[in-house]
Amino acid sequence: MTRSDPEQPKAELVIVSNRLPVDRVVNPDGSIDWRRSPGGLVTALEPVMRANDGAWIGWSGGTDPDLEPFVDDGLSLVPVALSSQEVEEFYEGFSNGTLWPLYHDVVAKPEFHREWWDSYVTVNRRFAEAAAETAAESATVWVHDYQMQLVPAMLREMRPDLRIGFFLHIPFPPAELFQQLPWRRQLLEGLLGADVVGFQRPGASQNFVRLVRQRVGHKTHRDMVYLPDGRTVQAGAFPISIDVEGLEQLARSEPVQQRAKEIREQLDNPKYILLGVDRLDYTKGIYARLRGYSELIAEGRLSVEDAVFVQVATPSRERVEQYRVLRDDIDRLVGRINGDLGRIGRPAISYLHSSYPREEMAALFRAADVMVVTPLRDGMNLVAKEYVACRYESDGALVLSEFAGAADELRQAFLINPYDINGMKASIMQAINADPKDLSKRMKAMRKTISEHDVKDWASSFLKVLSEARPMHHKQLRPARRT
Ligand code: GDG
Repeated sequence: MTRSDPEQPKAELVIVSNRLPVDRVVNPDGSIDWRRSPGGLVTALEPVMRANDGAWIGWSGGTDPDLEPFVDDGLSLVPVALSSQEVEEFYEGFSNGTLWPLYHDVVAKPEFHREWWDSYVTVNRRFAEAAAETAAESATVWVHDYQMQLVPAMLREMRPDLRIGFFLHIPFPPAELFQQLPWRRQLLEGLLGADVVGFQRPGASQNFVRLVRQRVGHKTHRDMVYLPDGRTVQAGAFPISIDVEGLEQLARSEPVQQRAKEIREQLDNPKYILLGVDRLDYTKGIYARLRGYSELIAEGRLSVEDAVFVQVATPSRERVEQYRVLRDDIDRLVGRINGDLGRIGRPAISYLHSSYPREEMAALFRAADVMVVTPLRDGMNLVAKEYVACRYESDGALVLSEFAGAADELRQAFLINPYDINGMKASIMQAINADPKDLSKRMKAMRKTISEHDVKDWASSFLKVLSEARPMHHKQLRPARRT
C-alpha cells in the first residue's frame, strides 16, 4: 500500500469518518471525478485542516479496491475500500441495522448478528491502520460517529503517541438499552481509547460515564474516567451546529429569494406553507407528523385551500429492509391522505422523495411559514437550525420535538412530544395562529443562539478541549487562519 510509503508527507490533523466528504462520480467516458458533498463538517474543519496539513480518511461510497490517496481542492483524502460483503455486514448491517436503531431508543428493532459484528471489527481495524499510517508523530486524530467506535482503542494501541478525540453524532442510549448489546464491553473499551469522547447532549455523556463505571469497572468522577494505567478520558457535550453565516448569505441571495417566491406561486399562493425536510428515516417521525396534519384537515381546523404541507424526504439507506418498509408506508399514507382530502390542484401534502441542491433547500426554508421537525429521537437535527439561519427577517415558526438535541438550545421553538399526536396538532395550530410579534421575539432569540454558536465554534471548542486533555503531550495544533 502506498500509504505506508515513508516518503509520503504525514498529517498533523487526521479526520476519520465513515464517508469521505466527497462523492465518486464516473464520467460517461469512464474517467473518475470527485464531487465535494457540501456538509457542515467540511466547512467547519476545512480551515483548521489547511492550517495543519490535515488529511481525511473515509470510505468512498463504492467497492473499488485500493483507491490511492489524493488531493481534492487542497484537501488530502485517503479512501478506505470496503468489499460488497462489508457494505452489507459492516455498513448496512451492524452500523445501520444494529447500532442506529439501538442508539435511537429502539424505535425500530435492532438485529444482532455475530457475522455483522466480525465485519465491524475488521473494518474498524482497517480505518485505524489507515489513520496510523497517515498521522505524523504526536499528531491529533479526530474520529467521528457510530460506525467507528472501535477505532480509538485500536489506534491507540498502534500509535500511543497520538492525541485521539471521538465525537458521536447520534444519541448515546441509557444503560437499560445499551446493555442489550452482546458486544457492549468491547464498544465501551473502543471509545475509551480516546482522550476526549464528545456527545451532542449532556445526558448522553452521563449515560456513557455511568456505563463505563458499571460495565467496565473504571473509576469515574463527573465527566472524567480514570483508567488503571493512569490515563484519563474526558467525556462531555459538544452540541454541533451549522455554517450560520454561509447559509444566511445563501438565503439572502437574489436567486434564492426569487425561487422562494416561485415556490409559493407554484403551490398556488396558499396562506400557509408548512415544511418537513428529513432523510427518509424511521427516527424522524415523518409518519405521525403527516397523520397529525391530515387530521387537522379532516377535522376542518385547516383547509387545503389555505394550507399545504411540503414534505421533502431524501432517499436514504435504500437497501436496508426497514427503510424500504418505511418508504412504502409513507407512500401509502400520502396517497391515502391526498386521495381522501385533496382537491384538483390542491393536494393536502406535496411529497417529494428526492434530494435537492443547497439553493433549493434554502428557498424552501425561505418559503415555509411553519417548519415542522418531529423526530422520535435525534442527536441534534441540523434542519431545525438551518431553518432558523434562513429566517433573517425573524419571521416564521419552528415546531420542534423535545427529543431532538436541538431542543436544548432552541428553547423558543414550539416544543412538542412527537408521540403525543394531539399535542403536536395543537402546537402546529398555535404556530399557525401565533401573533407575528410573538413569532418575531422567538425567532430573534433562536437566531441569537445559533449565531453565537456556529459549526466553527463547535469544532474549535472540541479541538481545544482535546489539546488540553494530555498535558504531557508537547505538540499543539496550529490555529486556523482567519478566512
Ligand atoms: C446526523 C444525526 C445530527 C437533507 N436533505 C437534503 C439535504 N439535507 C441536509 C439537511 C441537513 C442534513 O442533510 C441532515 O442533517 P440532520 O441533522 O437533520 O440529520 P442526520 O442526517 O440524521 O444527521 C443528527 C447530524 O448527524 C450532525 O451531527 O444533527 O442528529 O442523526 O444539513 O439540510 N441537503 C441537500 N439536499 C437535500 O435534499 N442539499
